[in-house]
Amino acid sequence: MSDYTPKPEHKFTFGLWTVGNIGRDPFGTPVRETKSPADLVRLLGEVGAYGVNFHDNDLIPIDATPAERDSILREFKAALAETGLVVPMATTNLFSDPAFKDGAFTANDPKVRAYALQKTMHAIDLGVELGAKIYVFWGGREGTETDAAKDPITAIKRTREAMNFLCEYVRDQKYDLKFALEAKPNEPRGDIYNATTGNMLAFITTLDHPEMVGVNPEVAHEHMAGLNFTHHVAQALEAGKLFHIDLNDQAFGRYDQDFRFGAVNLKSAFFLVKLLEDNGYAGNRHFDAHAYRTEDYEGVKDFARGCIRTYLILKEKAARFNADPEIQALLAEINADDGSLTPFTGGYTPEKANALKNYTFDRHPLGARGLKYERLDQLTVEVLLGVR
Ligand code: DIG
Ligand code: MN
Ligand code: MN
Repeated sequence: MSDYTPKPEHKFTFGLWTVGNIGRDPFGTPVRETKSPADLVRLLGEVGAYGVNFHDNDLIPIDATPAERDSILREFKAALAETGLVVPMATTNLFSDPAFKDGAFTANDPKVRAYALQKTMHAIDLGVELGAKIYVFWGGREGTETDAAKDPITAIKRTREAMNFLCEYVRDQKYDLKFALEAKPNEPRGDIYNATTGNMLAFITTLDHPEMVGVNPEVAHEHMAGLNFTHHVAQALEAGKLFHIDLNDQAFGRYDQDFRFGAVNLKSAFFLVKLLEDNGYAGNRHFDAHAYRTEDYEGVKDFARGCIRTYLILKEKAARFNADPEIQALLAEINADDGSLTPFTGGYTPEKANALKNYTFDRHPLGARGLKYERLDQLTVEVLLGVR
């Protein structure tokens, strides 16, 4: 039995809103009492988290007086010092207050757009004060129920204008801060702009300072869109844009369930952990999830420990996969290269193109070859089932 005890170097983090989720849903009132940010930090310390993240108003209520703000911050900082937890990421709540009912940066009302910028600058200041190096933007209300209300191109331009403004603000303040954009296809809006991580990667290339901006993919959000989350994370990693990641789980085709990591799709969670670990992902492993509504706070701790343990167990399974002789022999066979087509590899030359155009292929053996993927996948499943 291996040791699945979390360590700071694992960089497991949770948002205040995750373990602080009081179980309200569209059809039910809260089932758990509200805990203070300081108490939530202590709960996270107890389960072995490395860090805690927050939306501005998770920490400082939107109507807090300056005195209340100071008191909350003092207690929060004391809890951080007591537990040793750090604050790697911060973000802005631009989705709860009715002012943002038509979005924030994409709202049709210019006053709302300006208020969203103001609120975000203050929230960035707070995040940096507490040590955040990553700033997440999740545009939960940046969408529509009817395209009669908003031109989608205008929405893109407004989003770009806001991001460019805020990148300049961070540069002007000389903050050591990078932005991570989080996609979601819908909910709470009927449709949300920049619906997938792929959209975000394309959008980033149109910004004035694309080097400051990456993505924060979330398992549940790509699953809601019916997509292979590992492929989206791979594209972000390969592009050097995986600045953060929201780990949880989600049944396909459902509302945003934000389940405990690995609670639904163990095999896809395995391939995700393998991708992150094989590629030396050095960022935070952030669990943007919450406990079932059935749970009390002991259950919330079970939820948090389960996220961490499942990640560490799958990390060990990935190491077993990589060390399994039969699996590795199969992969070597599948990827065998007799070198006969090496002359055509590498960069383009007119000579290569001409030679390749005139090369004689016998396509029949290419199609007749058995690729042994059934055996490979069965071995993978058996690693996951613990019999290899
Ligand atoms: C929801 O998936 C969003 C918000 O919780 C937050 O803005 C972001 C931070 O990870 N994820
Ligand atoms: Mn979510
Ligand atoms: Mn998220």
